[in-house]
This record gives sequence, structure tokens and C-alpha cells, in this order.
Amino acid sequence: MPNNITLTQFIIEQQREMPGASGTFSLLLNDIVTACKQISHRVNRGALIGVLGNADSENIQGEVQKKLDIITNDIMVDALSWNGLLAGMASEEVDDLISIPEQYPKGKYLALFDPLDGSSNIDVNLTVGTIFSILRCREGVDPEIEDFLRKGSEQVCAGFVLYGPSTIMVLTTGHGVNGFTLDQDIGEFILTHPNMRIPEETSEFAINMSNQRFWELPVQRYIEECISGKDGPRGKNFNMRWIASLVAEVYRILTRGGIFMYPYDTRNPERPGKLRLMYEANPMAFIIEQAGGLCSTGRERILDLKPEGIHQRVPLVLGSKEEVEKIISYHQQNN
Ligand code: AFP
Repeated sequence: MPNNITLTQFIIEQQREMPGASGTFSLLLNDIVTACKQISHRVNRGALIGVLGNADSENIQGEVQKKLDIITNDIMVDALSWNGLLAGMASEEVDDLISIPEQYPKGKYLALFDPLDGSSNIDVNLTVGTIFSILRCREGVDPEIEDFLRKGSEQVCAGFVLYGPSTIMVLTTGHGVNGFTLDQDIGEFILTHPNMRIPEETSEFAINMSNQRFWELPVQRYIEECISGKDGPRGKNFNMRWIASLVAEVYRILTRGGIFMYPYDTRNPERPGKLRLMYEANPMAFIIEQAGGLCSTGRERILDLKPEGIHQRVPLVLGSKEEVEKIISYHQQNN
């Protein structure tokens, strides 16, 4: 491959190594890339084009939508509707499944996405991102909810794009994790972070400490031990980060290790976590595991969960292997 490998070249090369691959997947990925470039442009222009602030609507989660939540959702849907590669879509911002318009042919994949993760950060000019997950679908059918409700282990591809100081796409198709930086001058994503691996050991955690009183004992114990630092049972000092943007937290963990938690909390038994299985936990779990980390609810592997609803929420613990294993063991000891 040439020195400056574009994302398209990379995917085509990967497909050539897979016997029987038809090449349609690289076309689908191209359309996701096009959508994310458009989103990157809108996010970057911000106040100059009047896209900041709230819209007058709520999503199915009861959260007030930002104008950019709606704009970015429309960009994704428009970019992916026409190509004949998808059988259907689902978005964190849309209550129902999204059908492919009648005038277009249907394909063999399903796309699920959170078009603008961390959007509460948008008005304060912090990092946001787009998360996506691709599943295979029975061919020639109008997909029903059951076609979407598949375990994360069945994903064929997952990725996210980070709109930060640089725009970076992180991608897995089940053969490791690679990162591509958008070269704004030529409009192409270039492979800049090949074969990303999470350091196994770390001393950095990310959790929303304002929820501490609602956590279960295993998480209370883990955080208490981290905070007691050198003098505590861990015998070392820990650092803490909280960006309130999953894409940014996961990118940091991929780069320098660490652990992220949005654990089960006792506020509402109907809502066992904050983050959504299909749009956030599953794609991030696929990426994290492919980079050598672990991803769990604290009790079960995320990729093994049988989804019960398209907008289902789950507790999420992800990051460096040793730390996630420790939290899982604290949950086991507490049972
Ligand atoms: P928004 O997209 O509504 O900003 O939520 C972001 C998010 O789903 C995830 O990216 C963060 O990790 C988490 O929520 C932040 O939650 P807190 O608001 O509790 O800090």
C-alpha cells in the first residue's frame, strides 16, 4: 500500500483479503464517511451558520434535542438512504425504525447510529462525535425490529468519528482497530493510527462523580480504592477525567489507557444505566475488545447481551483489561 493510505484504500485492501467479498461494504462505508465529513463541517462552522442551541423538540429518551442532533441525523439518513446497500436504519434520535424510501433498492445491511454523541457539549465547544454500527440483514425483506435486536457480537463493523481539534475516524471490521485523521486540505481520511491497542495497565478513571450516592457497592469500592491512591489498597495514585462525551472518553482510553464507567445506579430500576446498548455500548464494545480491552455491564459482557429494545439503556464499564476485570470481580464478590 502507498505511504498516505486513505480510508477508502484501506477498506478496499482489507476486502481483497476476504475471500468472496463483493465490495459493497466499502461503498457503504464511503457513504458513512461522506456523511461524517458533512457533519464535521457543520460542527466546525457552529455559530457562523446558526446551528448551535436547542431545537424545540425532545427525543424518545425525553432529552431536549439540540439543533445539531436533528441536522446530523438528517445528514446520516440522507447519505445512507439511496445507495441500495441498506435494508433499514435506526437512530438514537428517532423513535421508530427508519425505512428505506420506496424509490430506492434495498440491500443486505442495517445501520444503527448516534449521529451526535455528547451533544450537550456542543454549545461549550467541546468534543462531540458520531457513532455507528453495521449489522447484516436477511436479504430482500423489510426489516422488523427483531432483525435489529441482535447481539453486539454479530456486528460486522463499528466505528466513531471524533470532531475535536482534529476530525478522526476510528474503525473496526473485526480485524483490529485503526484510526484515520481527516486531512481538511484534500478532504480525505488518512491512516494515522494503525492497529490501536489499549495499554493493559492504567491509573486513570472516568466517571460522573455527581452520581456517587446512587452507585452499587462494587463501583463505590472500586472508586474509593482509586481515590485513596498510594496509601490505599491499590498502592498508586489515580487521575480522573470526565468529558461527558463517550467518543472522547473512548478515544482517550484507546490512546493512553484508562477506564470509563456509566454504571448501574439505583435512581430508576426501569432505566438500569444511561447509555444506549444499540447506538453506544455495542459499537464501543466491539472497538474496545478489538483493541485488547474489555467492556461489560459489571456483570455481563456487553457483546453477549440479547437486546430487548432498540432504545434500551445498559450500565457500561469499559477500558483497560485489568481494571475492567477488577470491577467484574467486585461485582461477583458482591453477589
Ligand atoms: P448527550 O449526547 O446527551 O450529551 O449525552 C452524552 C452521553 O450519552 C455520553 O456521551 C456521555 O458519556 C454521557 O452521556 C454523559 O452523561 P452526563 O450528562 O451524566 O455527564
